[in-house]
Amino acid sequence: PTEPQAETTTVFRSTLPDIAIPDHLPLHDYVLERLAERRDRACLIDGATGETLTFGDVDRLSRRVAAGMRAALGVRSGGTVMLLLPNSVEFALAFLACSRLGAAATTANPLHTPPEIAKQAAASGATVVITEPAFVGKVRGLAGVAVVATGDGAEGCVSFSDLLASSANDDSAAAIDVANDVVALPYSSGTTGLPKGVMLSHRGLVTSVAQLVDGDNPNLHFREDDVVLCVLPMFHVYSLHSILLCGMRAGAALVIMKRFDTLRMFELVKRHRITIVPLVLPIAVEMAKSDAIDSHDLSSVRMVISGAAPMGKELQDMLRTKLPHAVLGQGYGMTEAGPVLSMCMAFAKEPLPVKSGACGTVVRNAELKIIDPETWLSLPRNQPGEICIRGNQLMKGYLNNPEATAKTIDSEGWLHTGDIGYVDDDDEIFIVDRLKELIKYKGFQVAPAELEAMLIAHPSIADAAVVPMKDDSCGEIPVGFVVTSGGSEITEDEIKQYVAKQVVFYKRLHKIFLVEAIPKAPSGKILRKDLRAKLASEFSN
Ligand code: 4UU
Repeated sequence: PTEPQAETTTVFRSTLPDIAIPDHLPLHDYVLERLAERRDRACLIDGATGETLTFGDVDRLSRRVAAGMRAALGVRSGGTVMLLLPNSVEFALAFLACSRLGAAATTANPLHTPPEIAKQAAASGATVVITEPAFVGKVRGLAGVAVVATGDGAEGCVSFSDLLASSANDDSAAAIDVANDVVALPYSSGTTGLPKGVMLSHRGLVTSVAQLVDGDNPNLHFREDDVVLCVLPMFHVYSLHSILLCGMRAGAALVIMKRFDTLRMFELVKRHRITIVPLVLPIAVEMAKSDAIDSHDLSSVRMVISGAAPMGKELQDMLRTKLPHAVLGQGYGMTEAGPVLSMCMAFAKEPLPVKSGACGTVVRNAELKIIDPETWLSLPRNQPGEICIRGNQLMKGYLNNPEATAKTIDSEGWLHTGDIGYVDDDDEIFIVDRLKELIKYKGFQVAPAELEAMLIAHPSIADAAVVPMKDDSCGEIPVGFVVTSGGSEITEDEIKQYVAKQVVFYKRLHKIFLVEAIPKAPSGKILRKDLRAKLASEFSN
């Protein structure tokens, strides 16, 4: 019965032709391929100080950091380095240095709690953590891990400045197996369960960047004279890929902002004549609501990209009136997809008209299909189903977890996203629902399984489920349904505190509902849809 199915598969492709992708190059050589012509152009601008590194500087300094990491820290091909850094020049240099060494950079939010960091450091096999002095205390106790501190360094740490000053020779450039060597190892819970290491190879990331910014008519047309705002955290794939790597490949300059602040951002746009603003929903909300938006000259902005969470039509229309010079559109990504699945065609060099609420058209050199989640049969246009994608840009798999990999990428190479959406008559993709457990708070991932395990570990809690609740400014907030153990008098507040103490801010539970039982299927699986429906009806106000 597989034959007739294959014949009726509706495969959606980009409206742009496929291109040749130089996927024989390691990632750093690919993004710096045109270094010779760009040596003196601005590459990284520190938003706080205005300090600028040219492409030549970035090349030279990332080589030094690589040589220093090899000599002082023994980082080798196949090794893993954790980047526990806020947005910074150091992040970019360290990431490229890992690429040069054939090592993987596992990226993490420096606001994570020590246990969260320890888990990722151990699971990823990191032997080095690069962080800021302020966060050194969070990683001091990690066994077998050397700590590098930026700025003035810190006691007992290698200082990043020493790596930068390294005189070690890097002529023993690592031989890189582009198809197999992992260059980035972000953590994602995917469609189910706990966060897992997502193995992105050199070839995968080169392909994904090329799908956006290469070709005669690039889908995401970044130019050499563009100035891109980098306020989204580089430890998340959206920023790492679509700002840092795409920006460098295109020869654009990046203005790096460590922390989001609306006024500061408006000032930086004006000062550096920023042309491209990638953002996530909460930043869009802040911008649109801010009175200051009318008193600042933002006329340099020609492109506003939104991604990582849905952006409704109303907000998109509101922003459009506030930024009349800019083209507004969405990109749709998922860490495991390498990460970009689709990009707004209004961002192409030869732009096409797009609709509000659409999250782009499938990237070139890839195939996308929509399937019935029950039968896995492919669906035609305009019918919502699970979005699946295939191409060289996908992750290699989850680190040390072939079972989870096999559940996400099927035997024919299709990655199942767990997102429900459809492709319309103009090839635009609309996401309408999420099949998977994942909660997105301001674009950050919250894995229900992680919080449920934590709740159930409490002696006063018998059972628990965590689901998303719609929220205007955060997109979604995690809320918990909790069954207390017989006789326990634990309060909702105590439960919230118990979780808050152990997790980064965006995983905190905003509401707790004490219930008699958690609805479950006979298999024991939590009926999350029922709980979400319950939230939408009974508990909303
Ligand atoms: C509705 O969010 C990301 C990556 C986002 C990204 C990357 C590069 C956006 C634009 C870009 O250029 O990755 P994860 O793994 O953190 O979360 C993946 C999930 C998706 O499966 C989907 O449920 O985040 C949700 N999502 C979106 N939802 C991502 N983008 C969108 C979107 N609209 N535009």
